[in-house]
Amino acid sequence: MTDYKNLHRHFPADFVWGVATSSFQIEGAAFEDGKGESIWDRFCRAPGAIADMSNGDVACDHVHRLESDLDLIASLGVNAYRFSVSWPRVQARGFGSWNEKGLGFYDRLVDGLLTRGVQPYLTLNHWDLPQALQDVGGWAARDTVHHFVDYARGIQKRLGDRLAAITTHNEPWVIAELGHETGTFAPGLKNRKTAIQVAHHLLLSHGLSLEALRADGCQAKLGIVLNLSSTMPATESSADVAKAHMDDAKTRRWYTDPLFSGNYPQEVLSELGSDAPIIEAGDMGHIQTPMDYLGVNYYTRYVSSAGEPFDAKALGLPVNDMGWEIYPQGLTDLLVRLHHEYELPPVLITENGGAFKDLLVDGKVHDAERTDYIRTHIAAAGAALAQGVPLAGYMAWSLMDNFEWSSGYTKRFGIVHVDYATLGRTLKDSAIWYRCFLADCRAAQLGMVGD
Ligand code: IFM
Repeated sequence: MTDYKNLHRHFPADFVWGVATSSFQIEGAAFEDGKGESIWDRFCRAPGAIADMSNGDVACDHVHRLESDLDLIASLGVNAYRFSVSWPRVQARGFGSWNEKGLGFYDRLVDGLLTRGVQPYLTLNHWDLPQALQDVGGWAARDTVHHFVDYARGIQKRLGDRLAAITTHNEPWVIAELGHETGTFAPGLKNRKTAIQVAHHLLLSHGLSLEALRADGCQAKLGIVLNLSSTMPATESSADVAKAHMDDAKTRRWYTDPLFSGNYPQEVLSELGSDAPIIEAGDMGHIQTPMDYLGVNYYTRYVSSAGEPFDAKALGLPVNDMGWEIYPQGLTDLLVRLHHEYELPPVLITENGGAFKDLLVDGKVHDAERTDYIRTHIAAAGAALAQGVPLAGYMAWSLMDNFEWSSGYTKRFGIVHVDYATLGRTLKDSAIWYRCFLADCRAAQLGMVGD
């Protein structure tokens, strides 16, 4: 049984502990100081796109509250903060001139973290592509790959000497699938062939950026962040097992195989037929450029059924406010599986957390379910570490409640509550638990916790 009281003992002293956010979800200041329009600024205006018809114009007003938010981050006792750069804030059109005011904001963010003893983990693309690039084809156009490499080089040149890590893309599956096949996310396209080409261009731009940044002398560690589930069949029937194999190949191995083995899964290519991506000579070699770390975002398992879709809620299994099953064992299973299949670099859990219906009463949020979620998933991460997975860090999603994409502000993932009327921040019980847990970790390192 997991010893939650001594949970900190499962992790080494140099483990990375953090909280994560992304630019569009928290920054606001959507049209200030020379920032260009992003595809999410545009998509939010499409009728019916966002559940509460909201947008990111103000979001958590992070741009105007930078200093107090930095204090908030530091107060948790984390040693890392994962954030993303809004590409159109620093380069309004995604190419050409740079916006000094936008760059200045990230300068202050990075310096403010370092002053407070928190390592900056920067993501270049957490989905808010400049609309001007979408207007000329977006990620479906090969030119965007080269614009992205230029953007990566510009950010490295300006901030790279002060960053712990640069992640190229956050969750390419989401960009390709939800943005270009189901159309539920920006830019709202619905075409499988386009989605597959987008996925290839994202991976290619990742690999080419790593090569370019290293050639430029980048000192920050370089990697990508994938959203991964542990996929398992609903039953042992051969139909469910076959479905699980294909689901896993399409959602996970479509990304991990090229990154670590230089090939797309053959069974998926065969199924795609004429929708398979256009791959130019040399592309797969670039994609396979070795990474310094792999970021894994884990929220739930995926149960494959050849018949009726698996419905965790209907089966009485625990789910969060998104309807996602709460299944910590899946995190251990996923990490161990990756470890057995590939020669992994250090792995960081770059997102993990849950949306729950929170109530702010008398200045407190008793979010016992979220606390339990985070605690049991940290324990699951510890179990993977014990089985030899080269796990190097854990970051809770999210620092604070924010704009949850097509759900708008209706879902709260933060360990800090945001009152959207006043924009006030309040630590939830989960944040207080995380702070205490991290204090235990530090005390153990200093030999201050006895057996
Ligand atoms: O809010 C998102 C985040 O932007 C990417 N990963 C999943 C989170 C929860 O849906």
